[in-house]
Order: sequence, then C-alpha cells, then structure tokens
Amino acid sequence: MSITLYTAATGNGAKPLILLEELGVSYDIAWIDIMADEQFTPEFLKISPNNKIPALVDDGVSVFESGAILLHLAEKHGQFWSDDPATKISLMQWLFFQAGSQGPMLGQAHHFRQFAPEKIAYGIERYTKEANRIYGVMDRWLSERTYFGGENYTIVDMMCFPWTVTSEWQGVDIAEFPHVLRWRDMMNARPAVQKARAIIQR
Ligand SMILES: N[C@@H](CCC(=O)N[C@@H](CS)C(=O)NCC(=O)O)C(=O)O
Repeated sequence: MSITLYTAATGNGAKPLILLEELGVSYDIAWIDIMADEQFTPEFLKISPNNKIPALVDDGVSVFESGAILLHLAEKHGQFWSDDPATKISLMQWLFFQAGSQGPMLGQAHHFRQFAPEKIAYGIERYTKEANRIYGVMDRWLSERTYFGGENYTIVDMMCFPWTVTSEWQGVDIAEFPHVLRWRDMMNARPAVQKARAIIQR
C-alpha cells in the first residue's frame, strides 16, 4: 500500500494529515508550493484538475477535494464515518456544509481581511458578517452534542477544525462562540491533531 499526500501549509492542507495521523497509516508527503504556482504544473493537474491542494494518490488512484479524500480514506479503513443510514445523512450534511459554506466563506473573510492588496470595506464587512454567522451555526449545533456527529468523532470534525484555528484572522472573537471553543480545545488536545499541526506548522 502506498499513499502520497500532495499538500501545503494551509487549513485545507491540514485536513487529510489529521486523518492520516488518526489512522496511523504510513504515507509520504509531496509539498506543493502554491505561492510559486506549482499547483499549475501539468503533472499536478493530472492529479488535481482544479489546481488546488490537497490531493492524494492511494495505490495509483488519485483523489482531489479534501472532502472526497477524507471520505475515501474513512470508508476504506472503516473508521471515523458511519454505515448507519440516519447517521450517515447527518454526517453528510455537515461534510457538505464545510465544503460549500464554512471553508469558502471563512476563506473569503480571511482573504479580504488579511491578503487583499486593497482594503475593500464592502468585502471585509460582507465576509466578516458571514464568518460570524457560520460560527453561530456551528455553535448552536455543538451546544447539543460533543462532536459534529454526536458522541462519535468523525472526519467532519477533521474537516471543520482547521479553519477555526485562525478565527481571529476571519474577524471572529471565538469567546462569543463557547461551544465551538470547547470543541476546538478538545480537537487541539488530540495527539494526531497536534502531530498534523506540527507537520504543517500552523
Ligand atoms: N474545496 C477545496 C479547497 C482547496 C483549496 O482552496 N486549496 C487552496 C489552498 S488552501 C489552493 O490550493 N489554492 C491554490 C490555488 O487556488 O491556485 C478542498 O477542500 O480541497
């Protein structure tokens, strides 16, 4: 069995690393320097046609999109997911919430607040407001359960966690979201999360 993870030091890049560390499987890392446009090379585009990290090659099969990567590994190893239909639907909705809302909106808040060469008030206001709304959604859900999937730790937690590490860059005061903070602290205490964060250095 051979696994190569193509990644970089970003929140999205951390997601599959957390799962690989939780699974305890061996893997190699191929670092992609996205600031030097290595994601646009023809070799990388064969693995990741949307020119983004992370991507994974598992025994010759390539997968892009962090949600697909985590789902592939979780199903293959029979861990951190569920076969129970009702539980699976609940997990799937939060997996897609992460991929379709949490990641992109927190990413936009991060971009307009930290990276945009011009400070555009409309963009900053729109995405800071949206980021705070998203934390409110997570906070309400986590106020009634330990993890996104209830009592079981799953890949949904691994998907949602990395973006919450940099909440202050998104204009979010984490103290206003005590349930997210409690869950984030719990995630940070996991040895696999600490190892993944040390590897990715963030
Ligand atoms: N929805 C994607 C997002 C991946 C993503 O945005 N990756 C960024 C780094 S965090 C990237 O590779 N950016 C390079 C580019 O857009 O050219 C996923 O979850 O895998």
